[in-house]
Amino acid sequence: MKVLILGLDGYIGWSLALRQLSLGNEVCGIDNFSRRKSVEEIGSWSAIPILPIEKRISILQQEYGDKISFYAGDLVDSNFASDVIKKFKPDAIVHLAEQPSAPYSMIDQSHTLYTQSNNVLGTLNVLFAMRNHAPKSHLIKLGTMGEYGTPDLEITEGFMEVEFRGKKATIPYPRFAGSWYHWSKVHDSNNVAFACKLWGLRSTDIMQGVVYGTRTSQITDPSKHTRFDFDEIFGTVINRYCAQAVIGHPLTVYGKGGQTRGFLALEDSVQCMSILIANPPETGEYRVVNQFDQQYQVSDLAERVKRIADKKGLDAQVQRFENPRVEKEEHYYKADHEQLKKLGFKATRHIDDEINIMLDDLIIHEDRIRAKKDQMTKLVKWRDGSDMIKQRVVNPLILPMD
Ligand code: USQ
Repeated sequence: MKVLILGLDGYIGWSLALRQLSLGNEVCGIDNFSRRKSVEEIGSWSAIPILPIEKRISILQQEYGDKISFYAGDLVDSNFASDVIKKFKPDAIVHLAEQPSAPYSMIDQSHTLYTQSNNVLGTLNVLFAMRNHAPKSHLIKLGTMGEYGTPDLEITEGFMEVEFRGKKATIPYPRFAGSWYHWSKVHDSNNVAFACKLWGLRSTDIMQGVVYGTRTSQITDPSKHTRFDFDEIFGTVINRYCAQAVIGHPLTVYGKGGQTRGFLALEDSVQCMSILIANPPETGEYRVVNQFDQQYQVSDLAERVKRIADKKGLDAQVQRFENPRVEKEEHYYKADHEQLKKLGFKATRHIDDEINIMLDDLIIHEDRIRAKKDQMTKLVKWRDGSDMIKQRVVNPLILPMD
C-alpha cells in the first residue's frame, strides 16, 4: 500500500513510518518541523536527541530504497497539500500534522489562533486535495479522546442512540472539549464527517488517549529513536513523570490527581494505526474509533512510576502542584473501546514494563533533562493565559486597521 504520513518528523509520525516500512508498504512523509520549532520556542528540547530530517530520511533510504520519500512543507499552504496528494496518489493518508499540545494552545491569544487555524485549515486543505486527486484514499485523522471531555456519562465511540420526543435517532456523541487545542480537533471532526457525506470520501477519526513510551519494535538503535518531550507544554503525563524521576524532581501531580484518562503505549498506538490502514471503511463512511488500552488516574500513575523508579535506586517523590489547568480533578470516566479490538487490536505492552524501559532510556540522557529542569514547573495558567512567552498577536486572517 502507498501510505502518506502527514507529520512524519513527530513522536508518532516517525514511529509509524518505521512500522509501515517494516510491513513492506511504500511511505511518503511530509512535515513543516513545527514541533521542533515550538519546543525550541518555549526553551526546551527532546530528552532523546533526534537526527536532522535529511539524515533520518537517508538512513531509511539505505534500508528501504525508494520506498521512502519526503517533502518539507506546510499543509496550510493549499498548493503544497494538493501537489503532494496529486503526485503520490496514496491509498491511505495518516494525518498527524497538527499542533498537538493543549497547554500550548492556552498560552495566549496568538497561540490559540495559531492552533486553531493551523489544525482546522490544514485539515480542510487535505480534504479538498483528496476530493480533487485521491477520492478513493482513506483518511486516518488523529483526533483525541479529549474531544469528549469528562461528561458524567459513559462515552461511546463517536455516536450514540437517543430517543427524543417519541423518535429514535443515532447522533454524534456530544463533545465537551477542555482546551482550545481539543476544540480544534472537534472542529476537524465535524469537517471530516461533512466531507465524507458531501463527496463520498472515507475516513477513520481516531479518538486517541494519552500515548507514552520511548520504544517500538522498530526503534532499536539511536539513529531510529523518536523524540521525547518532557516539558510542561509538549510532554504528556507519564512521559513527564519518568523524566522527573530520572533527575530526582518531584513528580508533578496537578491538583487532587483524580483526573482519569485513557492511555496507550507508543508501540500499541502504531499497531492500532497499522490495523486501520489495512482495514479501511466503506466509500463515504465516516468511522470513529476510541484508541486507548487502559484508563488510569494521574495520581495512581505517579505512584506507579515512583514504585518502579524506587527499585532502580532513583529518588522519586510524588508532590501535588496547584493545577494550572481548568479541569475536573475527580470525576466519573468510562469510555468504550471495542472497535479496534474487533479489527484485531490486542495490547502488547504492560504499562509497568514500558515505564521500566522508559526509565532506562532516559537515564542515559539525564544531563539533557537536568539542563532543562526549569521546564518541569514553568506552568501555563489556563484561566489567565501566561506571560511566559510574550508575543504580538499575529493572525494572518485578521488584517490591520491601518
Ligand atoms: N497532568 C498532571 N501532571 C503533569 C502533566 C499532566 O497531573 O505533569 C495531568 C493533566 O492535568 C491532565 C492529565 O494529566 O489531567 C493529562 O495531561 P497530558 O498533558 O498528559 O495530556 P493532554 O493535555 O490531555 O494531551 C495529550 C496530548 C494530546 C492528546 C491527548 C489525549 O498532548 O495531543 O490529544 O493527550 S487525551 O488526554 O485523551 O485528550
